[in-house]
Amino acid sequence: MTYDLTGKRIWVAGHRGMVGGAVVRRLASEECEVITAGRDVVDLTDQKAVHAWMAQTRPDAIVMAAAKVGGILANNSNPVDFLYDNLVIETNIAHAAHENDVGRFLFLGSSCIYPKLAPQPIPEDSLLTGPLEPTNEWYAIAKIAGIRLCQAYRKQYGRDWISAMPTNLYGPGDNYDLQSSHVLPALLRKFHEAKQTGAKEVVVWGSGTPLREFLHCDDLADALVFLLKEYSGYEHVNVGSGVEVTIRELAETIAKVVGYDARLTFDATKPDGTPRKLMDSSRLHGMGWNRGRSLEEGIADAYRHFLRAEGVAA
Ligand code: GFB
Repeated sequence: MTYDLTGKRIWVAGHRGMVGGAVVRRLASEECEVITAGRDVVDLTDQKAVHAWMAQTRPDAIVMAAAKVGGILANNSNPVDFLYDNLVIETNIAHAAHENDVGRFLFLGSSCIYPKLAPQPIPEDSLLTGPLEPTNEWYAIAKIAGIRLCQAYRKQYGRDWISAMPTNLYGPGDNYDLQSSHVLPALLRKFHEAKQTGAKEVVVWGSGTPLREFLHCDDLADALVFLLKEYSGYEHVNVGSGVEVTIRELAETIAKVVGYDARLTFDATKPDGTPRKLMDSSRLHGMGWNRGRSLEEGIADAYRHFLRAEGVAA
């Protein structure tokens, strides 16, 4: 084992988000102490506050799941939020971590860091080999900077800091707001509401032909804890499920899980985004992690949590 979690104090930055929440749940079965701090305790965009909090708290390790995230429309409409906020949060945390001698740091990126027309499945070394997908290049550039930041601290100061690149995620604690969410929670809500009102159609943005790979956040959290314990290296590591579907197929699977059949209408005024982004996760699999549920099982789990949050018995 590269890093023994026993007795370690681990700060999960961004614990109120879907990914941070999943990491906290997963770490509960390790013999470590999990530290969390809400916005009321430390504002991650405030450099002084982050440094003061870190100096006082002094975690042994950090899982960096704090980020401004959103779906294709939110990314495309709010470039400053996705570039500036993410750069500020990651530089504040990384530098405060360095100054306070935090030995282990796991940075989380996204599959959108890769070129729009990267070879499929996308290997880690296709980073920075071509132009990015314009709908999310702001977010992608912030995440690429985060990877480089970890590598820079490793190179200059010998820090054992690593990065993981998850594919499109979903699960408990997801954002279900139709304007800012990703496709999977958006379509879950749309089918659920169509079922309630008896609507005959569900609107799907774009052409329905783009391909996406989906991973349940609890499967991601399991892979992240694995990497935290087992991986030390300069290169980032892809974390995907290998489960790739078209947006139309995704809508059909969601219809099945929700138990409501509606006609799909495609809204061509909305962007498709990148045509395909299936990641090559063979590096992670080669290290010994290869788990995960099926897409249908995962969506059923997300739907149970959605219903509970809506106050509807599952
Ligand atoms: O999940 P999503 O918003 O983001 O959209 P990306 C994926 C695909 O689903 C696009 C289509 O082709 C959308 O047009 N789609 C269909 C919908 N109906 C809907 C809908 O109701 N809502 C949404 N949101 N999409 C994101 C990036 O890209 O992926 C982020 O913007 C991040 O930066 C994330 O990297 C993982 O997969 O296109």
